[in-house]
Amino acid sequence: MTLEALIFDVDGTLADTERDGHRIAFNRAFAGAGLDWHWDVGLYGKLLAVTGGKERMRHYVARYRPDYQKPADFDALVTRLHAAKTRHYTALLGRGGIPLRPGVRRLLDEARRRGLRLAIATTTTPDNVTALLHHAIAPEAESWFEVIGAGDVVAAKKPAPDIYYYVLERMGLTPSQAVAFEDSENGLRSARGAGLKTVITVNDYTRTHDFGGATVVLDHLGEPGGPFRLLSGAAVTGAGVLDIDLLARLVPGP
Ligand code: XBP
Ligand code: MG
Repeated sequence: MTLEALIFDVDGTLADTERDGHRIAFNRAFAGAGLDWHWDVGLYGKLLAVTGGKERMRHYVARYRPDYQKPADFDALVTRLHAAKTRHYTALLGRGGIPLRPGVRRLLDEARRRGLRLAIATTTTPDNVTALLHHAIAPEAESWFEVIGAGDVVAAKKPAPDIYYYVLERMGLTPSQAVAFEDSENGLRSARGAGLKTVITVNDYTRTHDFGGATVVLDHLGEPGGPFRLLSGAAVTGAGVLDIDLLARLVPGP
């Protein structure tokens, strides 16, 4: 069976959106609501263990703010804060602040040229995905992806495999026909749970995660003149650029 599809995580994989994107947007939403909550870079790294913005806010209150008196309508407050955070985040992307990671655009372009199918499997809110694709790739880039599985479309977020099952089912694919791209341990567990081979590109928040079970762990996908560094996994030789030929060698079909 040949490789037919590439399925991408978004945050941390397509772009480094967490520290200077989502984190800033959460803090703006908190300030806008008159809350004294502030997530610095270190704390946010710990909070990333919980996927999903609404889930992350609830976790913060439970774990770090025992002093906080929850209002009776706490659920509604979380919903309002999350909507405000999404507005701040998409506005931030609209100002062109967050570029794609090295090699992402190159690999997407090659995959499209060679007729591979593309999809997204993410925990983040659909509007955030649209804004990133629009501003970091091209206004029409959403149409490059056959399925965009995002946010609350499944009940259980990563590390549950549900979002990958959702995408595979809609594409009519078995796991052996696709490969997942992830940056985090939660993402890897989700993709592997659905039976997908997984390429990891790490970032500052995730380089110490446990990536056992990944096909290969790289610092990034590599560009001509800016090769990736192999961190663990399959032996890779060559130019330090993850292209479709190298990918097909790394994830041969059954
Ligand atoms: C990353 C996440 C998300 C974002 C916040 O998911 O954990 O929760 O930090 O997004 P992935 P929302 O790497 O799978 O894209 O606030 O929209 O939930
Ligand atoms: Mg991620």
